[in-house]
Amino acid sequence: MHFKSACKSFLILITQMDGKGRLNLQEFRHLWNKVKQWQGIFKCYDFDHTGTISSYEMRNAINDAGFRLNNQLYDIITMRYANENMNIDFDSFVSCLVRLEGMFRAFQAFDQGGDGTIRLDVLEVSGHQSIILRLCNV
Ligand SMILES: [Ca+2]
Repeated sequence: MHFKSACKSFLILITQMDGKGRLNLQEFRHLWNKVKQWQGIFKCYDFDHTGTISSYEMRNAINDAGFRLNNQLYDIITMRYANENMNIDFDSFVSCLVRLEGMFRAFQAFDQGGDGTIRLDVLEVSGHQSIILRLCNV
């Protein structure tokens, strides 16, 4: 696991947060702490120090990062981020969490009642296409 990888993933995270790559100091600190937290989680599951975690460990690591997903989503994530040996490297791990973070934030913005469901009409869907695509595109 290299610091360079963490920086690259962090830059991806910044550009995905507001679409313009701008953050204030408080947001920067928050996001940097998240990446450090994710790095710590990854290290915990990379017992053998190979720089990768298994797809099974990935599920637990995602849970530890605070994301609760159903089995179907875990399977999709594994297919998307694991290599041919079903292992996930740190870059892929952070890329996955960056997308989950963005999706959860987008969903929460719509879920104003906080009940875990959203309802959109056609105009809302067409008006928020980029956000909807982000929600649908793991
Ligand atoms: Ca490992």
